[in-house]
Amino acid sequence: MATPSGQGGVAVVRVSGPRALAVAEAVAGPLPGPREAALRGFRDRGGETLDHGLVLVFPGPASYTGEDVVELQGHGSPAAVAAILEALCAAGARPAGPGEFTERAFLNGRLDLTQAEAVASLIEAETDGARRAAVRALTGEFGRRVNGLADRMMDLRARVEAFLDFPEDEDVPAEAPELGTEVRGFCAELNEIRRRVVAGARLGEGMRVVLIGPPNAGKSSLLNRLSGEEAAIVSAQAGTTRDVVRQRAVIGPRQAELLDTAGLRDGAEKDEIEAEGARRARVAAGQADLLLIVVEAGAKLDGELEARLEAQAPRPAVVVRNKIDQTGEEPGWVDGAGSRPHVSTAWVSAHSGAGIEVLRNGLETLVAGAAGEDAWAARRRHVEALDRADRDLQIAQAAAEHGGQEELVAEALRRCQEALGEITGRVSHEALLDRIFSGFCIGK
Ligand SMILES: Nc1nc2c(ncn2[C@@H]2O[C@H](COP(=O)(O)OP(=O)(O)OP(=O)(O)O)[C@@H](O)[C@H]2O)c(=O)[nH]1
Ligand SMILES: [Mg+2]
Repeated sequence: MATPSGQGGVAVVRVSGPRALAVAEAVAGPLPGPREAALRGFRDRGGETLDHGLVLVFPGPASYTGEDVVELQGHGSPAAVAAILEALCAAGARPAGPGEFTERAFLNGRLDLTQAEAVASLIEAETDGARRAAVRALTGEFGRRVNGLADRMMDLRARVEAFLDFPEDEDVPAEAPELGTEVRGFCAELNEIRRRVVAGARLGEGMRVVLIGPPNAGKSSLLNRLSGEEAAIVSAQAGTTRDVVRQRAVIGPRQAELLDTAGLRDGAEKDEIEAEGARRARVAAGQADLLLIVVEAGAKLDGELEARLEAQAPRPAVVVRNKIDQTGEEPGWVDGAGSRPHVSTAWVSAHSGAGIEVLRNGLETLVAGAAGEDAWAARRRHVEALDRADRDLQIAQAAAEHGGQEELVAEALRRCQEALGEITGRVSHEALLDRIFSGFCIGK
């Protein structure tokens, strides 16, 4: 079943495999020509009509899976779909496992692994940024760049190994190949790929926006404003928030997780609970992709908050001056500049809502800037493989610069190439494929 279960206008059931045509014909009758639609009655073995709908035939190898594929488009009724599935199984089909269509597409060479995973990322995409990164990876650009780099490494390895193994051969140059420049080129290319992959992996994970500041500054009020829900308790009593309160929100192109924290009293917590709350706030602040320091308008930032702003660089931070309804200041936003390009300032009132829209727009710009317009939808395993490739490439580079260590360079390049091969699926293990495709929804 290719469409979600439940009631809907249309439900699509797909059959793929060497016997797909015969199985579909048993249920839908004579099939139309390739990629043409025909209206048919769907019948069970006893000849009872289960539903009416369209039939489409995609002969292999030019189909999604690379095999013969037939699509039955019936009414979006759970009962009709169940009956059609049963009739197809009676005719010789079996239910598909999660991601099995895409796995077959990969095994039949229709997609590389990065594209197969981009299909899952596209289905999961909840924001525009995530959608764009998935579409970019789906074109195969990510996989081509990785394979291209691996191919160049293989070429260089071949030349190095020829020099080492067949020094007498007249086709092999007598001089050791000059490795430094080429390996440096590989490093630059790997860095560029890694940057785009890390940006994409972040898109999928969502970004962590942490609110910290002195007690009573209005952090919880601001979290409620930004998320549009009364997620955190607000009170005039200082020290209201003790635990970290998490709330999901969409900021511009990205998923975000907003974290509200206990107020920081510059190290002078009153009791054990408050001290633990402050400790948790500091841990959260240290992991912030975007830090919001909330203070009362007109108040000075204490030493700890100033230090946190510095530590946040180059990741962005915003000093939110709250409660402007009390000071009479205007709502506004000023971008970071001068010695602190990463620190913007906003003037708001969480109470009246003044400046909240301006703050939200400012945050969207910061988030979009951090999202990377050229990101590829990527998974943690891609980042891990690139990290391994990077470590080996560092070894290759050190050996290449040193000179006379051709053997070491060739071996490091081999490992690097293998790590890259895991990304696109040139090197694949059954366990890895299982893990990747079991994360898909059934029917894709
Ligand atoms: N006048 C005014 N009051 C505000 C504003 N924002 C919050 N308050 C009030 O300030 C008090 C503290 O607000 P909270 O949101 O609980 O502050 P907090 O920073 O989460 O405080 P702790 O959790 O104790 O650290 C409450 O009485 C709020 O109603 C504002 O923009 N203007
Ligand atoms: Mg609070």
